[in-house]
Amino acid sequence: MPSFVFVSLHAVGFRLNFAFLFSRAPATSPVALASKGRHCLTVPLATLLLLCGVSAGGAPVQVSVRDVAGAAVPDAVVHANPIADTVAGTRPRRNAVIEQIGREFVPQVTVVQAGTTVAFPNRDRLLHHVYSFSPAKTFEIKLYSGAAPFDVLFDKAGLVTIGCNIHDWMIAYVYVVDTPYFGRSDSGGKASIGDLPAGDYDVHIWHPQQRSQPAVVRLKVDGKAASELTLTIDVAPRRPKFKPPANPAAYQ
Ligand SMILES: [Cu+2]
Repeated sequence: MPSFVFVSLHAVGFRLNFAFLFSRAPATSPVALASKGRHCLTVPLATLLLLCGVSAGGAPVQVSVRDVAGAAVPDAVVHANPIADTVAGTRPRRNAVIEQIGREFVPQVTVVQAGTTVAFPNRDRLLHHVYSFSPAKTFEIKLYSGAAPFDVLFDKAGLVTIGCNIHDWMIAYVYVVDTPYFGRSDSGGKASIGDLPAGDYDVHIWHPQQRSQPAVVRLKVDGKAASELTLTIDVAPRRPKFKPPANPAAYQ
């Protein structure tokens, strides 16, 4: 089944667009794009810094996620893994929070670097029972309200699907990555994945409603110029979930 990977990268003063057709999506697409900054070599240093946004930690990369019709796709996970000879910088791990509000997990999609702790506060006036059977993290927080009795450490890369033992429709995803460069697309389909030092990266994308696993895109960055990458993913429309009205008498 042919699949498209549509890539566009634009840096300061440049825009490059590519469309690729694969008869089969390879594990790693032979795609290398450079965010060009060579024009800066001919201008004074102060101007060069202004134009290129040079920083010791690399340059910001934003990913725009679109569906096959060109519409923005929110809640997509995007992460860039450095490949051979590319030295990753560090990014402070910020512990994450997944709340339970109105008998839903908020947010539904979370992406964290391995080694991050997640809290699961219950903001509802009823009990939740949070669990995961996923190989990347198996855990259970038995019936509780308010603050959970413990936070959960996500120490292994992979997808963790989380449910509630009381409310079957409640579902959340924690996508654990082995890189400091990651993000989740917002309502406009934009994901900031951090300041990437110069080098080569494999860019991965995932979405809860994806119809197939998208191809990995090879990205080359110079670490100087801010850039934006556009990725297309084939996602199914969200189906409304069955959610019974709240019943205080049944504590659900
Ligand atoms: Cu629940």
